[in-house]
Amino acid sequence: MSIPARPDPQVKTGSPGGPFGPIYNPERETASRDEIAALQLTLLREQVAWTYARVPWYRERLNAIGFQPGDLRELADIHQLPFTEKSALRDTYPYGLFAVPLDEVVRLHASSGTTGKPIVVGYNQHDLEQWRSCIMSIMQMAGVVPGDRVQMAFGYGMFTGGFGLHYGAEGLGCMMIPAGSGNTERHLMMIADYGTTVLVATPSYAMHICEVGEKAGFDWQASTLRVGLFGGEPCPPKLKQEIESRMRIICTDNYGLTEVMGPGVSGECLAARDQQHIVEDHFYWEVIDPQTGAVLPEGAEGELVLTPLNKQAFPVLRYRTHDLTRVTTAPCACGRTTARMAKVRSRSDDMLIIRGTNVFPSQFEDVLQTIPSASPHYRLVVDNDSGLDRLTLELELLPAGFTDSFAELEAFRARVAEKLHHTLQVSVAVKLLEPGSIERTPGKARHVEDRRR
Ligand code: DLL
Repeated sequence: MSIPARPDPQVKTGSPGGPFGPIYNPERETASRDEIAALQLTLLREQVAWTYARVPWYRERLNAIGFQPGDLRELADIHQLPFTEKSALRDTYPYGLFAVPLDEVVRLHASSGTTGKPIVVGYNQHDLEQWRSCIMSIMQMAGVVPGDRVQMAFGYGMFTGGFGLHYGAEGLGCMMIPAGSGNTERHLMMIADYGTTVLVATPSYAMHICEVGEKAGFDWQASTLRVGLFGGEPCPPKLKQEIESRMRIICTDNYGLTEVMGPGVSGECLAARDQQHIVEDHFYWEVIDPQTGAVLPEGAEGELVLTPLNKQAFPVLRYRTHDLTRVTTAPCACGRTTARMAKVRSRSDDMLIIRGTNVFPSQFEDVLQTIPSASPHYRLVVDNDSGLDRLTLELELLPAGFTDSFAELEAFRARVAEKLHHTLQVSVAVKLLEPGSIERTPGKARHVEDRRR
């Protein structure tokens, strides 16, 4: 495997094509684990040197612990570096962590925080090429091939989903259909008229497209759509199952986050379903105990920490994602040797504490999975008007499970509440809703409304 030389950290770079040459390296996906580790070490050393030389914020922190870039001799030495938290990006808003002059930055993206300022990230030409390469990798994992017609249902805005995936699909030689978010009827019309084969969306919005299509008599069986390239939010098993059986497509889950690049960190291959190959020539991964920060052994569940290995404009070291997963490097039936992470179902910071008991939304999803008439659309509402935490599950029924009989609905409601109590050890008020009652959005679904905050 050849490793392109990285320019001197002090020298301004970023020309298209640049010194890095062609970026997409499929052979890196099938290299031996030793080769991958050797490549990662080389890239990591360069990335740390680059970041140290160019970002005072990092230099100060590394100096404070007496760490010089040359001290990174083996991959495990990265454990000595401090983590980067999202707060660092907020504290240095907007450009404090940028590592290149702003006139070299050709794109900004931002992640909308629910409160306060967004976090802003930048890319130079080199970074956009790297990003495109990552997207090409994950698209190929999902079985997307040149000539596919790829319809974008993510917004083309500050969110990384739209532009990020767009350029990767074009790079692969697909026909890109930049429909953008919203206007569900138009999406359906385009799928039918343009012969779309790949839909790019959040899984919850894909489900909405499916439902609106069904109501309008759209024939999913006869449609050209083959692959759903989904991501940006967890895709619970129930949602995946409904999409696959009703839209008649393969639903692939793709993971990423703005702070380290956007989509393109990992993608689901067609062999090891429900796991995603990490694009390891671009990202160094660690899994840590979210409480203690200790690095966990391979296979243990914990919080994913990512270090992009090839970013110039906005490098981050040991970024704490707060996403919970497990990673394995066992060989995959698809032939790729890159590590696979389990689907991210929850974040360490979306745990709800209800009267002292910890619960994750994903635990509700697991219970709903076992209830045939439950739809994937639900909302958890927490309040404590009476001084005691009260948790209500608002659950939509599938059209087939809906009935006019109050007695039947009441019996069903009681069964769901009992099942939840038994599994979660916390009492949950269950409110059943008619199909279509919960608001659908083209972006990420919000399942939790905590009114205590
Ligand atoms: O959601 C990037 C992206 C866009 C990924 C499109 C895939 C497709 P952010 O808006 O910064 O970036 O949100 C990142 O969303 O830390 C996870 O908590 C969650 N997330 C993203 N993809 C997945 C996924 C984009 N496939 C945050 N499964 C991450 C579960 C996901 N959670």
